[in-house]
This record gives sequence, C-alpha cells and structure tokens, in this order.
Amino acid sequence: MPASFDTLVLNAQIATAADLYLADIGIKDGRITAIGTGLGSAADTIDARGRLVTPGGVDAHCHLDQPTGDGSRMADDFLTGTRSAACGGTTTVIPFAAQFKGHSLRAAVDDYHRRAEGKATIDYAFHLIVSDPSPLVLTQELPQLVAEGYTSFKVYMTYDELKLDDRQILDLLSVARQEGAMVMVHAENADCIAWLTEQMLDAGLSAPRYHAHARPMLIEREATHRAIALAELADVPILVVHVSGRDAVRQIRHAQGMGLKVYAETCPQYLFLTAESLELEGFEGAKCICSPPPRDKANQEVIWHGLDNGTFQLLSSDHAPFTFGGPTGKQVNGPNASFDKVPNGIPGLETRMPLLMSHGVAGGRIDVHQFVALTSTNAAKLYGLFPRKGTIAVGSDADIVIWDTDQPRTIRNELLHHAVDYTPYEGIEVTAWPAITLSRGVVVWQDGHYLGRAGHGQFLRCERPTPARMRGRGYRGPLWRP
Ligand code: DUC
Ligand code: ZN
Ligand code: ZN
Repeated sequence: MPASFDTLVLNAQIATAADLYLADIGIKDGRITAIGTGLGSAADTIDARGRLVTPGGVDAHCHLDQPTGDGSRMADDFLTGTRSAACGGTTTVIPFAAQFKGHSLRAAVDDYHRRAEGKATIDYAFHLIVSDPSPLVLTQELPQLVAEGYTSFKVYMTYDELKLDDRQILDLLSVARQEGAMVMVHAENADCIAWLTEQMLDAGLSAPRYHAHARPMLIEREATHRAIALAELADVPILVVHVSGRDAVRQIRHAQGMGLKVYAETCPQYLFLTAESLELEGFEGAKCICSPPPRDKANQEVIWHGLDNGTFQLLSSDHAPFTFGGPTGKQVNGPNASFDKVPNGIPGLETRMPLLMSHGVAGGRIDVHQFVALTSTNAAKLYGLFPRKGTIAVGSDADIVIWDTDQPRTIRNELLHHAVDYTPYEGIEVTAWPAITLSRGVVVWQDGHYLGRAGHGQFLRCERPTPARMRGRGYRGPLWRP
C-alpha cells in the first residue's frame, strides 16, 4: 500500500498565531494534508520530539539583486539571499521590483523575474516600487499588474532617485483605493535630510556617525504624519515601513486610535542597534548605515513595546545587502566617503527570526503567538498570501520551522549564508535557531546544513488583501470626493 504522506512531522508542538498544541503534521505534494495523531504511513518521518514548530517566516521587506544607480551592487542575489533566509527559518520573501524614473513599471517586473528565475531556493512574491507615476503607470500598468498578482507597492518620500511629492503620492493612493492594493510608505522628509546634510558637510562632519544626525526622529515623525494625512484624505489604508522610534510610533498610535487603517512594520535594527553602532572606529560605522537610522536604548524599548501592544503588525528584515569591503559595497565611493555617499542598508534575512525568538519570546517580551503573527501570519494576510502561507493548517503549503530553543550560540558572520562580509549583529547571543526548515515539504536546512536547491522557489501571485483590511476610514470632515 502506498504511503499516505510524503513526510510526517511527528510530535510537533505546533504554534500558530492563535493556537499551541501537540500533533503530527502530514505532508503530501508540498502541502499540509492532515494534522492529528495516528495519521498513517509516510515515505519519510521527522521526529520533532516535542519541539516548538512554527510556520515558516514571511519576510515581507527585503532587497535582493535590486539594481542601483550609483555604481554599488547588492551582494545577495536570489540564490544567496533566499539561501540565507531559509537557514534562518524564512520560507517566503517579498523583495521589490523597482521602477527607474522614465522607465516602465512592467519592464522592472520583467527584469526582476529574470533575476529570480532558476535561482530562488524558497518561494517569493514581488512588491513594486513606483518612482515615476506617469499617466501610463497610473491608468494602465498598475491596474494590470495588481490584477496579475502584484498587489502592493512602495512609495518613497526621500531618496532623490525615488521620492515622490505629495500630489504624486495622492495619485498612487487613489489608484490603490480603486484597485484594492496596499501602499507601503518610506516616511522621511527629503528636504529636511538634504538641508541637514549640507549643513553638516559644510561643517566638515562627514563620518558615518553623522548619517544618524542628518535623519533625526522628527523628520520621520513629520513624514509619517503627512503620509497618514494623505492616506486619510484618499480614504485608503497604508502601511508605514521600517519604523524606528518613538516619534513615528506616536503618530501611528494616534491614527490607529482614530480608527484609521494604518499598519506598521519595524525591523531588528531598531531593537538591537543604536546610533552608537555608527560610531565604530574609522569607516566601520558604515556597516550600520541604514535609513531610518537606529536610535537609542530608550527608543528600542518603545519599539519592543509596540510589538507587544499591537502597534506593529510586521517585523521584517529590510535586508539590503552591501559588502563592507570591495569596490561595489559600502565603499563604492572610497574608504573615506562622506556619509551621504554610502549605500544605505544592512543584511538581516537570516538573523530576523532567531533574534526575535530569542530576545522576544524567550526574553519574555512577546508570546509565541505574537512571534508567529509578526514574522509570518500578518505579512501573509496583509499581502494576500494567506492561508497558503503564514500558518500551519490543512491546505497550507508545508512551510515549517522546527526550533532548537536550548542551544545558546553567538551570531558570527562566518556562520551565516548570505554573500555579505559582515553582520551588524556580530557577537549578539541567541538561544534559539531553526533546527529544520521545510519549504513546501522539502528540507532546506537541517542541523547546520543548507540542503536547498536553486530553482526550488516558486513565484507567488498575491491576492488583493482581504476587504476588511482594506476598508478605509477616511477623512470625516466636509470634503468633496471624486
Ligand atoms: N533603507 C531603505 O529605505 N531601503 C533599503 C535600505 C535602507 O536602509
Ligand atoms: Zn525604505
Ligand atoms: Zn527597504
């Protein structure tokens, strides 16, 4: 008699965003087909021995092989980036197909598919970055792309090559409302950054540490407030990405308190790094240059609190991989470049889940259900991948992490699987790491060994986020509405 399952995971302490229970998981053709006890026979069995088992992570904000315009090059492509993700328990990534100004959005999507195909080792979907909302983009490309499964797009309020003005953002919010798409916002005030940067460079202050001084919290606060107001006016939800500290958190809490659909994401850099991380000797501080910059210890506490009290729905990595050494990474403009000439971003795909499991769950700051929601379920829901991704349930993809929670280890870059030559989390102790990661039923990481295969990863078309998530509660004052 043929086995009922390809794989049985036995004795799993299954944690979802809602439940915690002991059961076996039956897997057939990459999907979970049964959960229970005494399920039958399988070609392969994995004994979880009562260990914690969670859904594979959905890292909904990462940058892989994204073209840049300044001579720099991202160190991770779809192979090394997704390999690294899998080794840290992430089984779905959502990086960005980025439009260059003057170019079509469709061309960016086609190009990005070519970069991913045959390389991705775990499943992937795409967000869009819209840097040039031309009439063609607004009226044709975006509606078509949303219908084809690209249901979220990011808008930037800073970076010269990407930033949009308020009117352009309103145009995009309006398309999102019409098409049922999710708009992600990078909220920093570009003119304030440019003004502060000029002042600092004029005063001879160009070391990496001044990156943080050129982007103080108030410029994130102002842009967050403005983004929320624009979304309120357009009567559509928004998702504020990579929130760094107290000022933006207050704006988001206020909006959520008013009943506005304002979702928020934060990242490990705002829990584990501070502006002091940019003050390392010489140019070393460039390793931690990212935007918004990390703040201080008190703000780390605010972010931890926000993970616990529901301000944040997502913890993503914002993995933006540039090597420290070499001519195309952080030193693309030389070893003494001023802070404004250093590529922004830090690696973090592999360390995101172990850091949160260790310091969040084991550290007593959040419970395991919050962990699952923040690292997997909410991203799947907000970006239209649930219930295929983001949970352990019959019918879902067999994307599963079996955790080792009692073997303390120290994060060292040499143990990671990305193509970056450093980790900003070097030396941080963790107590948890995935023992086994399964992607659609295939073991891709086991006991310290990467077992994945380039090309195993499939492209995922996203649904529109569920109507309840997208129903706006917009401006209630007197207003002419188109
Ligand atoms: N900030 C971004 O907005 N994107 C990538 C990296 C970064 O630091
Ligand atoms: Zn950003
Ligand atoms: Zn980013």
